Amino acid sequence: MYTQALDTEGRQPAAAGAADALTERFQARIDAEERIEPKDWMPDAYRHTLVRQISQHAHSEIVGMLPEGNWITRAPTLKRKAVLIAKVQDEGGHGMYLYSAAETLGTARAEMVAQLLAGTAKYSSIFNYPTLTWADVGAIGWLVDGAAIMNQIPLCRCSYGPYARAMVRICKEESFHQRQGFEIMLTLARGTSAQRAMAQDALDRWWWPSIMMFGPGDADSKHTAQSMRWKIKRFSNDELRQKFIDITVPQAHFLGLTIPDPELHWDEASQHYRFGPIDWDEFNAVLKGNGPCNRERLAARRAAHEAGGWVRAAAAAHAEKARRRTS
Ligand code: BYC
Repeated sequence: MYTQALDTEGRQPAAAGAADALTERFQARIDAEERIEPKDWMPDAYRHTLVRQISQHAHSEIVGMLPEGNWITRAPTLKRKAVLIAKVQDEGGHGMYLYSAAETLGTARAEMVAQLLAGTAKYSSIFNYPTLTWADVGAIGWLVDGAAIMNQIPLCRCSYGPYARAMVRICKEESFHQRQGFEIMLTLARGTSAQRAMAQDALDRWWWPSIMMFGPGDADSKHTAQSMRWKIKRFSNDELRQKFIDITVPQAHFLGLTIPDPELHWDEASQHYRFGPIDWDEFNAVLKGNGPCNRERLAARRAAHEAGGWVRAAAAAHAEKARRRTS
């Protein structure tokens, strides 16, 4: 409904010549740090970029429920189980806020979901890796949510109002997720030698995929320059990746774990950690659908969508009844 109501807002075709003036005025508002709202005029490319990024983000939250959901029935204690259930539910909630934010741009949620299920929409590469042990739940919270926060805090200042506002609450919840993951890692790292080995193994497997989450290097990132001009992105992929590494390496030291990168070292001159080469072939293979779990993840989402068909039908029937009662 929201989508239909907004379908034509801000989209009136501009008369020849007037388009340039509108675009100039739009960029001036962005430069002045004004928020763009759903009914404001915006260039089609801005709208398209936002729908692309926000829907990919929403899909990532929804698919991201799967690797951790895999451990809900096997969490080691009742308390761990309760925390994990809450975290996975949070991710579902993030997906919902984000689909709603994307809908304000005139694309229906059903359309975005259909793209995900058809395999034509992207979601974060990170969720195509398996969760083999309980330590993976810790590593995801610590590294994956840690990387997510690094990327998402600047999105709270994104130029598009509904996305920026959705990100405020999401970031608060992601901070809790990161802390719970680090606490799991700390418990394991201070535990038996078998638990320490399990924590190290999880770090070994999740480190590089977490580094890849930030996307291609700046030289290969086709969207960054324009997205930064529009203040959708505030930092480039490489800038955020470096910030994440600088913050996370001392945390690994605190845990007494070793980052699986023989070239990693502190560079006094630049005051940054320098790191070894990223395996972009692996990243590109995952993006093309050939990661360890791509097929499994999509199959799980399709099965869940099919199984939920009766809920959608019941909700539609209920809405129709309510409409008839009031008309
Ligand atoms: N995986 O020009 P670029 C979470 C794509 S959820 C897959 O740099 P952009 C969590 C990119 O989309 C985490 N694809 O693009 C949930 C583009 O493809 P298209 C998700 C990737 O948009 C549950 C192409 O590569 N976070 O945290 O300027 C549990 C070229 O890239 C990836 C978000 O979505 C990737 N890693 O920058 C726990 C945050 N990287 O569209 C945690 C919002 C790049 O041209 N998104 N691609 O076909 C963003 O900030 C930006 O979209 C990105 C990419 C930094 C991801």
